[in-house]
Amino acid sequence: AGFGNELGELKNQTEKERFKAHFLDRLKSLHGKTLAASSDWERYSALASVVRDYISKDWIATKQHYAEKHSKQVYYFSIEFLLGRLLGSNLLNLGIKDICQEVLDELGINLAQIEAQEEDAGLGNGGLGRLAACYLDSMASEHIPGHGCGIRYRYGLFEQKIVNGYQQEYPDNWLKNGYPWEYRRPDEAVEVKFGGNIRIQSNGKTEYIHENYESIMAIPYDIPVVGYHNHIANTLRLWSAEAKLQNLVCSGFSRDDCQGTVDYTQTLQTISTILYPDDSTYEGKVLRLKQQYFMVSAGLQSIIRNYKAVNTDVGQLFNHIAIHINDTHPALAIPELMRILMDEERLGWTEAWDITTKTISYTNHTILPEAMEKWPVEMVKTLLPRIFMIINEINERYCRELWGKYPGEWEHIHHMAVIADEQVHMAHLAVVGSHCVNGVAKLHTQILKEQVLADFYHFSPVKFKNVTNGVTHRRWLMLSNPSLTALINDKIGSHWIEYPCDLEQLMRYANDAGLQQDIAKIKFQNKLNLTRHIKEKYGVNIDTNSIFDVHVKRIHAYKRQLMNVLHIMDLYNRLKDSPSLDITPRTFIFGGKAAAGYFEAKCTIKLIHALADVVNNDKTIRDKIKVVFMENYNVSLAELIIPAADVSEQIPTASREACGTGNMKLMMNGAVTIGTLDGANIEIRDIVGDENIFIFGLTAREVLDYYWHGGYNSWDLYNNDIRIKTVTEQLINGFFPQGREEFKVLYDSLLYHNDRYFMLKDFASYVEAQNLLESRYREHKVWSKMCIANIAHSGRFAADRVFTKYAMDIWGVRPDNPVRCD
Ligand code: DL6
Repeated sequence: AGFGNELGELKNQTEKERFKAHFLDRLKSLHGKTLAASSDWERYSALASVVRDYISKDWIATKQHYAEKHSKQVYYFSIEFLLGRLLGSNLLNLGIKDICQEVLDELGINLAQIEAQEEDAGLGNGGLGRLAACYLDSMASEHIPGHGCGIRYRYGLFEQKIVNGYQQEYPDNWLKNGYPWEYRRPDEAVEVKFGGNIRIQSNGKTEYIHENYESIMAIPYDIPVVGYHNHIANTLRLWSAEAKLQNLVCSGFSRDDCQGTVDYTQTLQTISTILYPDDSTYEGKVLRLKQQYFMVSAGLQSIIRNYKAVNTDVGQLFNHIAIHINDTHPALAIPELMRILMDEERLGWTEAWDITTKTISYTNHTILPEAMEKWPVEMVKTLLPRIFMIINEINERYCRELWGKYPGEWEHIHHMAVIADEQVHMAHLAVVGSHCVNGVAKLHTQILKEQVLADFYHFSPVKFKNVTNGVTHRRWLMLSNPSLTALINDKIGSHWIEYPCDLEQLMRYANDAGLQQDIAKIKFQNKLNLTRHIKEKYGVNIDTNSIFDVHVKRIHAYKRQLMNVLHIMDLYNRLKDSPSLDITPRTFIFGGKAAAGYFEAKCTIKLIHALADVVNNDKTIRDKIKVVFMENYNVSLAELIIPAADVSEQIPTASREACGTGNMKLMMNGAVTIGTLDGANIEIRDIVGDENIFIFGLTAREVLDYYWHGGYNSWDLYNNDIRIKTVTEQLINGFFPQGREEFKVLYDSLLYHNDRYFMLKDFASYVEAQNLLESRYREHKVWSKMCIANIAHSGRFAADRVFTKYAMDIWGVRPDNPVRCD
C-alpha cells in the first residue's frame, strides 16, 4: 500500500516519513491548522483523510480487477449494518497500523484517543446488523466480490442515557461532523416511486404504466470495505432519500408558498431519517415498508444498470449476480426484480421468475412469532401498486402449484400462502422467491425445518441449508485484544490470522503453565482497563481480581437478564445470611438497550440499577459482589468489555435465540460460557467439550413441549423453592426502595403470566451451574485451561469460514483461498 512515490519531493522518504508528512499536510489543508493548534477531532479527520488515500487506490484497482475478471458479484441486502468505528479496522486491514502508531507516538499523540473521536456508526440494532458488518469485512478479506446494500439513516440506533436508573433515548446524531469514510455519488442516483395507480395498456404486449406516483430520489453513499492485507476494497452502498428537484418548485414568491415545499421535502426525506429501534418485534408502520422498498428498489436498479453496462443478456443475470437478503426486511427484492425484468426488460413471467429465484437467497434470523413480518394487503396495495400486483400473482401461481401437490387440502395451502388473511407473509414470500433458505445455527435450522417453515421444507427440502453465524476475528480479537493476539502469534505463529481454525494449535499448550500465566496476565490487564473506565464513568470501585461476569446484548425477556438478576439477588441473600460465606468476589456487568416502547425491558434496566444501588452500597458484604450497568452499549464499548470478560452469560430460553454472536466474540477472548442449550451455544459446547462450558436449563425440545401444552405453573415453584419465593417477593416488598411499580410488572410476568420465558423453571439449575463455575474459577489452572480451550476452538466461528460456505454452497462463488476447518 502507499501513495508516496507519486509525490516527487517525498521519493526518498521512508513510508513512515511520508505518512507523517501527509498527515501534517492534511491537517493544514483540511483545517488550516498546525499540529499544536489542532484539536483531537481535527487530527482524527486529517488521519482518516490520509487513510482514505491508501484505500482509494485499492478501491479503484479492485473495481477494475472485478470488471476484467468478470467475477460474479454478490450483493448483501440488509436493512441494518452495525459498523462501529472504522479507523482502527481500516488501519489494521491496510497493514499500516504500526506505521501510524509510530508516527503518532513520535508526534506525541495517543492513537486510541484519536480513534475515540470517530462516531460509532450504529446503523443497526444488534445481532443481525453486526453480523452484516462482520460479513462485509470477511467478504473483502476473502477476495469475494461482495458488496453491501442498505440505508444511510440520518440517525442510527438511539443513544441510551440512564437517568435515575431509567433508560432515556436520544437521537444518535452520528453525521453531525460529517463522515469521512463515505463518498456521495449524486450522479448515480435513482428514482423510487410510491403510491399512484397502474394503467394497463395492451397493444400486442401488455404494459403496466405507473401514474400519479410520488417520486423520491435515492442518492447512494459508498463506503469502501477494506480487506485484510490483500489490497481489496469492496463497497457498502447506503441509500439516502432526497426530494426530486423538479418537484420542488415554490408556487409563488412569498415565504408561505415555499414553506409547503420545505415541509414536503422533509416528509419525503423521512424515509432515510431513522432506524427502527426494535430488533424483535414487527411493527406494521408504513414508513418501515417505505424504507424496505426504497432500499431494494434503489439497490436493484443500480445493480441492473451496472450489469447492463457490461452485459447484454439480462437472462444470464444469475450467472453474474447473487443477491442475498438478510432476513425478510429486503424480501421486496423478489417482486421488485420481477418488475424490472418484466416491465423494463420486457421478459415474460416464466423467464423472469426463473432468473429471480436463481439470483436470490434468504437467511432467516428469528423464529419469534412477534418478529415475523406481515404487511396488511391494503397498505402494500396503496403504497406499491405494481409490486402488489406481482406479489398477488406470485401467490396465485404458488397456490396453484401447491394445489397440484396437495389437491383439496385448503387448510394446508392457506397456511403456506404468501397472501392470507389479508396479509402479505414476508417469510413465505422470501422462501418462495429464493433458491436457498438458511437458518443461522444448527438448532435454529432444525426448528425452521421441523416447525416454523416445516410445510415449505417438505415441499422443497433441497432449498434448506444451515450456515451457523460467525464473527470477524480481526475486529473481535486482533483489534480489540492486541496483547492476546501478540501472545498467540508468539506461541503458534500468525498463520491462524488467515486460517482462524489454526487457533486449535493452542490446544497443544493448554497445560503449559507459562501460557496459562501469560493469558491470565493479559486478562488482568484488560480487566484493569475496564475497571478504570468504570471508575471514571460511574465512580464505582471494582475489584480487578473479581470474576468479571458479563451479560451484554439487547435487553429482552427471552434473553433473560431478569434471571441473571434473580441469581444475583439470591447470592446477595446468601451473603447477608452468612457474612463469612467464602465466595470469590464477582462483578456482574450488564450492557444493552431496550426498544423504546418495550416497557418490560425498560423495567429490567431499572431493576439492574436498583440492585446495583443496594449491593454496591452495602458495606456488610464487603465488596464481594458488585453490579454495573454500562450505559449506551455499542460496538466500541463491546470492544472494551469483551476482552475483559471471564464469564460469558448466554442464557436465553432454549429455542428462542436463533444463534447469538456475542457468545462467539466472548469465547474468542477467553471468556467461559454459562449458557442454555440454544443457538450456537450447542455448537460451542460440542466443540469445546462439556468440561469447558457450563450448561444448564431446559432443552429446546422441553420448552417447545411446554409451549405446545400451554406452559407450566410457576406458582408451584414459588411455593416449593424458598429461594424463588424470597427473590420474587423482594421485587415488590420494599427491598428496593424505588421502582416498585415497574418491578411489579416483572413479578406479574413471572407469576401471574406464568413465566413465559421459564426463568423460574431454570432458576435452580442456573444457580447450580453458577456455583460450579465459581468453584472452577478458584482452581486457577483448571480455569486457565478452559480459557485456552475456548480461544483455541473459536476459529470455527470465524466469519471467514462461514463466508466460504455461503460463497460456495449458496452463491456459486469460489473464494481464492477457501477457509475450512476440516
Ligand atoms: O443471525 C444474527 C442474529 C442472531 O445471532 C440472533 O440470535 C438473532 O436474535 C438475531 N435476530 C434478529 C431478529 N431480526 N429479525 N427479524 O436480530 O440475528
